[in-house]
Amino acid sequence: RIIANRRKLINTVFGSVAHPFDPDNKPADCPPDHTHSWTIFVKGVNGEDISYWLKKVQFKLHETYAQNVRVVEQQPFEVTETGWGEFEIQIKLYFVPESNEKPQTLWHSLKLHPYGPDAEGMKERRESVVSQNYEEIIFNEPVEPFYEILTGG
Ligand code: SLL
Repeated sequence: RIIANRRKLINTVFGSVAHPFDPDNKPADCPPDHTHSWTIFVKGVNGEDISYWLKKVQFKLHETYAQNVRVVEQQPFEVTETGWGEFEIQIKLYFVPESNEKPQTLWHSLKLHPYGPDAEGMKERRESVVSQNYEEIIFNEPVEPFYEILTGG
């Protein structure tokens, strides 16, 4: 059976949210040089379920982190950590086995600090920083079982 135009597009949101610690109220178990807690995530647009096509996500953190390669096998696909610095995070998306698809890699720059003209003021006000992007994942000629998953939900 030949199905014309089997290209499928899926939208996701990925990125980070960071919260500066209140210096007077830091978690006791947190190393003294850590300034922020943060979360890196991959999720559906408007929080919709993405586990029907996404099997697992591998987040590769900076080598300064113990066990810096973190694999998350179910929703929410996210990692929460504390730290002091910004760095690039490699995000590898593994699709459900029916897909026969190779993993796809995304990159995200973890942002802890606000920027722009108000940055200094915002630092003093200790604001949270959200940095997120929309990604359109393209499946060209997906195999039939995966096409059905993507179409039927
Ligand atoms: C920088 N190039 O120098 C970056 C590296 C690394 C941040 C930032 C580790 C926390 C921990 C941490 O925050 N690493 O596990 O102690 O800004």
